[in-house]
Amino acid sequence: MKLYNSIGPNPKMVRMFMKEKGIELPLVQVDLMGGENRKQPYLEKNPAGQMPALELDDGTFITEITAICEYLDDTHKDGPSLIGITAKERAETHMWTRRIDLNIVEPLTNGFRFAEGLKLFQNRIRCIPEAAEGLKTTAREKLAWLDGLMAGKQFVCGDRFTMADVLLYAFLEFAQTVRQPLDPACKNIAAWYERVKARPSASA
Ligand SMILES: N[C@@H](CCC(=O)N[C@@H](CS)C(=O)NCC(=O)O)C(=O)O
Repeated sequence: MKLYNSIGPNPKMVRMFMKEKGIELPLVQVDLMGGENRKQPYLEKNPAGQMPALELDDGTFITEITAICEYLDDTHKDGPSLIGITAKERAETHMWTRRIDLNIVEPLTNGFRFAEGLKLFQNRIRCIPEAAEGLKTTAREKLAWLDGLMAGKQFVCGDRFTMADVLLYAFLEFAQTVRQPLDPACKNIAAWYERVKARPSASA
C-alpha cells in the first residue's frame, strides 16, 4: 500500500490520521503546484485530479480523504478506532464529519480557491470569484454554530477523539495560512484547537 501525497490540508488530514493510528506507508510525492495531479498518469489513479490517493496492494485506488481514513481504520484494528466500534459511535462520527465537511470545509476551501487561490485554480476548476466572500462568511458562521455545540465537550464527539477532529484540525490549521483565521470569539473551538495541536499527530 502507498499514499500519493502533496502539500495541502487534504493530504495532511490523512497523514495526521495515520500518525494517530501508528500507520506508516511509503509516500509518493506529487507536484501539486506544478499541476502533476491534473495530468496523466495521475488522472488514471484519481479521475478527480485531486490529492491524496491511497493505492492498495491489489492496485485499487481509494480517494476522498474520509473514505481513505475509514479504509485505514477498518484495516488496522490494533489501536483505537477513530471512527467508532458500535453502530451509534460510528453514526455519530459520520454525522459530525459530514457536518464539518459540508458546512465548514467546503465553503472555507472554495472561498480560498475563488480568491487567494484563484491564480492556481482558475484553469483547474470552475471558479466563482464573486462567491468568495459569501463562502468565507458561511464558513465563519458555521464555525460559530459549532462553537456553541462544543461547550463542555473535550472533542467533537464528546470524550472520543475521532476522524471529525482530525478533519476540523487540518482545515483550521490551513485556514490560518490563507487569511481565514478562527474568530477569537469561538472560545470553545480555540481551546479544542490547542488540545489537538498538543497531540504528536498534529505535526504530521
Ligand atoms: N474531496 C477531496 C478533496 C481533495 C482536494 O481538494 N485536494 C487538494 C489538496 S489539499 C488538491 O488536490 N488541490 C489541487 C487541485 O485541485 O488541483 C478529498 O476528500 O480528497
